[in-house]
Amino acid sequence: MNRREFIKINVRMALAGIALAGTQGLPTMLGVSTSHAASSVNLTIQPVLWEMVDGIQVNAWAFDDGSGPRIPGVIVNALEGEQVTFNITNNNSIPHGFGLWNGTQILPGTTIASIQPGGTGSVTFTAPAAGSYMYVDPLNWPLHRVMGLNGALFVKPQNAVLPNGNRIPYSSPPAAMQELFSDFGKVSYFPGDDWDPARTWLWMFHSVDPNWNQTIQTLACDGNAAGIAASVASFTTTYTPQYFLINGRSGHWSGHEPDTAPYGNVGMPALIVSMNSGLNAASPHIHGNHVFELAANGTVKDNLIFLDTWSMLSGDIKSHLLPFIIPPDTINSPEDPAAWSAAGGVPKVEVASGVLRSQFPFVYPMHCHLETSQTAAGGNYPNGSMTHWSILSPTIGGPVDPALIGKHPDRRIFGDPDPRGFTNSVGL
Ligand SMILES: [Cu+2]
Repeated sequence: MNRREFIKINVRMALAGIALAGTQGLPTMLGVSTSHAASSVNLTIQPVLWEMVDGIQVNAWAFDDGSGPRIPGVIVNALEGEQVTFNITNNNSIPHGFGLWNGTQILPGTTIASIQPGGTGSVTFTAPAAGSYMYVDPLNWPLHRVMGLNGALFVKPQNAVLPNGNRIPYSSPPAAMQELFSDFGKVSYFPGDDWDPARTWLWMFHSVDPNWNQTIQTLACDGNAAGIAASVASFTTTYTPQYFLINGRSGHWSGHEPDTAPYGNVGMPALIVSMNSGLNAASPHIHGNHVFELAANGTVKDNLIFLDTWSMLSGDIKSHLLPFIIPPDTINSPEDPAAWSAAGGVPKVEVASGVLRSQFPFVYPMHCHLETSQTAAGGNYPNGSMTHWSILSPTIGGPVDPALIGKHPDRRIFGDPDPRGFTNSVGL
């Protein structure tokens, strides 16, 4: 597969005299799969051209961790209580800032008030309580964030083991959450393994209005910071998004990418962290399994609602646990691990007279139910805010066979050969 070059440094800005730290003109792959372990993170704020799913390039601002500009920025991992330093260099032509957002506020002590063009600012703070945070440029809130200056910080607990040895993502989890995480791999409803911190996925929802981004970028190129500040009110009230994205991509670009589409076997529970860095709301709906709502905007939940749709208002940060149980709609043994295994573990479906095919991978969609995104730029499918999750094999529990990751029959319509060797043009 040809890797797409989603994002590149804005050459117009480069010609305008902005220092580019040796990466001038280099196009870069956009993704969130790489991550930094804190405690010191160097990021450069960079004007970029960002390619949308229909080939249109829009103006945006991005954090560059040295591997190229990304929207959202690279995922940063930290341990609760450790010292974390962010060094932010400003390669744009207006002042920028920095801070850590928990869903309701910028946390005191995490901010850099102003970084002048060409300058660098630093902040060192103690990693807050275990959970999920968005690092942002909070200036002209939320305009700089919506222009692309956002990324995720995951804080993990120092001691994350329950009495029965199972792992859990919070330091002082309420009783119901302790019971849920203790049950993984221990009761028949949750066969397989306990939760593994490595099984954490980010869904950063975002939206783009190319016209407003162009207007703001034109003001930035002129160094007109006052003009941008004066635009915030109309920006937030007249912004008309045309593109809806997850982790910086839409539709078939986010549909099966392993850093966006959770995968595993039955019995490999996964943590999904949803954030909304955009301006409009999102309403994720997941098929196949329901999820448990663990936390919302800094509050860890005691009442773990089991749901399949949740709302993501602008700026929201929520965490959900996707249990990876046997989906109730399988043709063999709904919610019954013993019968699943007894059936040979390989449910088959007849695709032509006498031709049986394995049903695996089981692939379920996750898409946004809000009408604005479902009707944008060609509609929810294939251009909007959507991805999938998949059960790769009939095995219960890990490990995952790496040969199966990201291999889905419908990927071939975008140029890949079918991973299972099928030559018919209409896949399952
Ligand atoms: Cu749906």
